[in-house]
Order: sequence, then C-alpha cells, then structure tokens
Amino acid sequence: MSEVADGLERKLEGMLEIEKFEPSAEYRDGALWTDPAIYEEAAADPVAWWTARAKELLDWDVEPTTGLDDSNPPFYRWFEDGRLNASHNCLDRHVAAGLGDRVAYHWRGEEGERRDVTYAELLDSTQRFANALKDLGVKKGDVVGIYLPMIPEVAVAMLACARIGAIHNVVFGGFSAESVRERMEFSEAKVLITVDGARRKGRTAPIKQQVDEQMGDLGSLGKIVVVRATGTACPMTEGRDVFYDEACAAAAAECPAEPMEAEHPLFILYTSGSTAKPKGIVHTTGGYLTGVTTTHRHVFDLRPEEDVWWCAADVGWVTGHSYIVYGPLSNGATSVMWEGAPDHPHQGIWWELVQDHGVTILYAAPTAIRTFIKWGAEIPGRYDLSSLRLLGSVGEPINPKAWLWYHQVIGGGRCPIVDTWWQTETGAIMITPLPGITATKPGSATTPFPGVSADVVDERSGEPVAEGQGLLVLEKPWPSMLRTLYKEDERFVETYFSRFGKERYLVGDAARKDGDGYLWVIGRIDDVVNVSGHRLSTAEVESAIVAHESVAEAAVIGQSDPDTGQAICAFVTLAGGVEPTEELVEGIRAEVATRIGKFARPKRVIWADDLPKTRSGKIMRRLLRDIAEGRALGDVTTLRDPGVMAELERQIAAEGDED
Ligand code: 7RM
Repeated sequence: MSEVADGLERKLEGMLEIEKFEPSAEYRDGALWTDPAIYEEAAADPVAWWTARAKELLDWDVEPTTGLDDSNPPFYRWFEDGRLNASHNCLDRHVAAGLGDRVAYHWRGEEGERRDVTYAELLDSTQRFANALKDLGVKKGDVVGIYLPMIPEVAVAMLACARIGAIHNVVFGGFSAESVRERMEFSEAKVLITVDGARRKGRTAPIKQQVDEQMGDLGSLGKIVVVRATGTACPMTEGRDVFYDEACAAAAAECPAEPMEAEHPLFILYTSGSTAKPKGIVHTTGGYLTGVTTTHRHVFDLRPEEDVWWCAADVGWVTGHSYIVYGPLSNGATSVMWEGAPDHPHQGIWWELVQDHGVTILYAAPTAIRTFIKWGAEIPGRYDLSSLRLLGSVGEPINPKAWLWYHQVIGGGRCPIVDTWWQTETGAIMITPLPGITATKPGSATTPFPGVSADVVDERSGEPVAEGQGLLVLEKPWPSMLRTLYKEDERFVETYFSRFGKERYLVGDAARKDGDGYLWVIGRIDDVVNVSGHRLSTAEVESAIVAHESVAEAAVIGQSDPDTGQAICAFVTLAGGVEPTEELVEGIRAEVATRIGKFARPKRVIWADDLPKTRSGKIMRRLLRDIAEGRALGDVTTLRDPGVMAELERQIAAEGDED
C-alpha cells in the first residue's frame, strides 16, 4: 500500500466512529428544502400533499380534481380525472418556455464521440419517430419493445411511445436476445426497436442478428425498427424490418402530444421475483410522473438551470427510466449520458466525464464505488472533481466504508450523500435523506420521503417493531406505485398484498430500525439476488442451468461478494455418468449467458451429488447459503437425507484444494 493510500485508509477507519453527518451550513443555506416541517405537512394529508406536487410540477391538459381512489384496494388509482402527456411534460413545455437550446443530454460514446442533444432537437426527433411508429400501425395501448444500448435514441423511442400512448417495454441491453423474446412474448409486443450492433469495451456485438435468431416465429411482433448505431451489417426481413433513420425521414415532422388519462399505462418493465417468470411491473402516467419529478427535484436538490446531472445507470433498469429519462427531462435538467463501461477506454473515464462536463450531481451504485476503491484513490485524484456538490447511491445497501470513501475521495468531504432506497415497483425513491435537512448515517437510507410511510414490522405478527429487525412495508399508497403485474392481477395481489393485507405493501426486504427511527435496509427476504445492483431471481438462473444437457438439477443462491455485493453461486448435480470438468463449468456459464445475459453467469459452481431437500422435496437454500459462506449449519432436522450436507462439505473442501 502506498503512503497516500495508507493515510486514506487510516482516515476512513477513524471516520467509522462518526455516527452522524449533519448537512453543512453552506449547503443547507442554498438548498431548496431546509425546513423539516415539510414532513409533518405531508404526513397530515399525504393525498393532498401529493396532489399539490402533481399540480405544481406537471403541466396537465386537464387538471385532476381527484387525488387517490382507494375504493378497490390494492388496485389504487391516482388523479383519475386528470389528463396529461409524459412526452409533453418532458419536452414541449420546456421548449415552449424558451429552453429549446438547453442541452438535455451530453452524450458520450465509447470511442470518444460527443453529441449534445438539446431539448428542441429531442422534441423534433421524438415527434418524427412518434409519427413513424404510427405509420407502422402502432396505436394507443399497444406494447412496443425497446432493446437498445445507451444512445440518445433510447430516450427518443421511450418518449415517442409516451407521445402516442403506446406502452414501452424496455429490456436492458445486457439481457440476451432470448430474454428479449420472452419479454416480447409475455407482453404481446407489436413492434421491437433495436440496433444493428452495440459496442462494449471496443468490441461490437451483432445485436440485430442475435434478435433475428430468436424472434423469427413470434406472431404478435409485426415490425422491427433498427437504429443504425455501429454500421454493423445486419439481416433485414422484407416487410417486417425497417431502419430507424429511413422511417423517420419518411414520417411527418409534427406529432402533437396526445393527452392521456392519468391512469393510462406509461410502461411495463420486467423485473425478477421469486419464480423463474419475470414480473411485468406496470406504471401509469400521472402518478409515476408526479413521483419521479418530485423526488428528482427534491432528493437531489435540483436547480435545472445550473446543475449538470449524471445518473450512471442503464436506461434498461428502473433507475434509468426514472432518473435518466422521465425525472430529469420532466424537470428540464441537463444530463450526461455515458454509453460505456467504467473501465473503457481507461479506469478514470467517469472522472474525466465529471471534469469535462462539470457534473454537479452524481448518482451511482455501491458496486461501482467498490470497484473504484479497488482501483485506487489516485485515479479520481488525477481529475478536477470540484464541480460536484451532491452524491447519490442506489441499488443495494452501501457499506459504511464505501460511503466514507465516496464522501471523502469523490465528494472531497463537502458533498452530502443521499442513499436512496426504492424498487422497480415503487417507481420513484421512497426512503432517502433530504440533503438540506437530514443528518445522514453511513449505511442507512435514513427516513421515508415526505408523503411516504414506511415501517419495519414483525415478520409473524405484522406489528411494528419499535427498534430492531423485521420486514419493511410501505403503509400507504403513493402516486408512483405499480398498478399491477401485466396481465397477472392475481399474482400482483398475492406477491405484495397477501401477507399483511391489501392496505400494506410488502416490499420483500428485511430492515432494521434504530433508536432515531432511521431505517437500515438489510436485503431481500425472497429468492432474489442482487448482483452489482442487477436484480435476478435464483429460479431464473436455475432454469437456465438445467437447460444445459449435462445437468440434472441445480440450486442457486446469492453469496456475499466484496465487489458485486452478491454473486451467483450454483450447486449443480450432473446427469448420470457425466464427470465434472472445467469445460462443463464454462459450458454452464455460457448457457446462462445465452438464456439470461452475461451478468447472470455463476461466479462459483459447486458440484453436488445430491441437494439438501425437505421431505416434501423443497431445496433448503438456507443450508446452501450457510455452507457456501462457511458458516455453521442451521437446523438440519427437517432434511430428508441429512447425509447430503456432509457430502457437500467434502465437495467444498475439495474445491478449496484445487485453488
Ligand atoms: C432502484 C432499484 C430493488 C431492490 C430493493 C433492495 C435493493 C435498492 C437500495 C437497496 C439498500 C438501498 N430497483 N435496494 N436500493 N437496498 N439500500 N439504497 O434498485 O427493483 O432493481 O431493486 O434493491 O433490496 O428491494 S430494483
């Protein structure tokens, strides 16, 4: 360790003792919200408070006269009689206000390209593409798939859908074409928007070709639009496939934004749950836009005229939907959009981007921060990061050491950190500090946003715990909550509103409440694994592994990992007569990459002659977690064959020998 690194290490160790970080006086004095009375004001009448935000921050074609309709729980509805268009709120209203020349996105490509896209340009492209979609037969209520990398066209595609009332279904670019097919099939998408090729770290993946291999016989999908992003040669099917630029050139320039009912679905986003089948989270227009606009403005203390905002997520996850596209654009902010990876072309690229664009607010995942810690503080140290004034964290619990490093090394000790807890289902940030008000504690997302009520309840009785551990619940409906699971109303009720009734939303996370009422989110209680902030179900990965011809059975767990938070660990039973080899491990990993995506590949494969099961045949993942982490085994008395565990222990010892 260098002397500098050693000094930093000692400083951070010392800071672990600090319990609370108060907002600095300079920061507080300039912040938008500085009066804690906002919490009481919102709590006194949350529906009225949210309705006021909806009217204050959004431009309605018809202002709502109603707040919350809770006549049929848990199918809550918000601002029912209001009408608005999300694309109008993100584009037209800013251009009409004279802000057309403001940059919406400073886009930066992997090969050093720069594209500044203004609000006026984004509006033009969106109108043309909305017309192109209409020309292809897309109507209000139709589902349109989007499978694009981080290029400005991804925002254009989403906003064009919103403009005409089509429901977008974005699939993260890291998912495989097979996953895309599945999501197109479940949602009966009519059109898919994709690219010829996508770049990643200097290589180009032939996306359109991969899509074609999967999509051939999907009846509902009538058209595929191809953005020419890399110039990669790609097969085009006559009558089905069109190039984006050609479709736009042929389309009319003007497409007025159509006012939508507040409850009109804006998008579906598939996310992982307890079973192998992903859940299609449905968000609607008015409530979602209210949630993301309010939180983006107030959690990040945003001043759209001067801030440069960078959410370093991918648009394919909810964080990108809410805080790269809808929140920032609705607020008229200027964002950085980065196409690539954090280590290409070099490990300092993020800090180079912060310096070049004068980024003032950075929103990132703890897994990225841990990676930067590993690469060393000297790398960000080479850049001027003095433009930063606020830092955000999202996606998983941030360990106090990483929080302090982020605070000191990136934030220069002057930037508050907002650790924001939320989910695909919640649409917007739910638990978070307010940077001008809340004293933060490293590792805690602190308290619910105004108008949100969260609590920790006893897992059996459902009674609130005064202090200590239990299950996290959200007590009252909020505008940006999911409305249902696409075409699966029953599963929606069963998943979120059966355990504690229809009035309380079951989050699926365990949490702890401390003596100050601060919340500490611990992690999932279901079989959802969080790898680098990517949400995966163990069942999904298991079903990909058993698809391998040599595998008889598989059980997957999330194992704690210093870099990725959790990593996939798979216990695999091979088919009779098959011998375990290194090639098989690679074959299994390749199978998972094809069926789900590379990010879901198991980091560790443990061969198991048999798996620990209950008498009714359920795999006891709890025991697998214990054994993988090297902990003492919990209760084994309910096992059908207790000998299985001894055998697994031998196997794991042997794994150690090979290293
Ligand atoms: C935004 C997002 C949701 C799950 C959630 C938690 C975990 C997210 C935090 C966090 C601790 C945080 N949506 N999670 N943020 N845990 N502190 N600040 O990540 O649907 O993909 O995942 O992520 O377990 O339930 S998500």
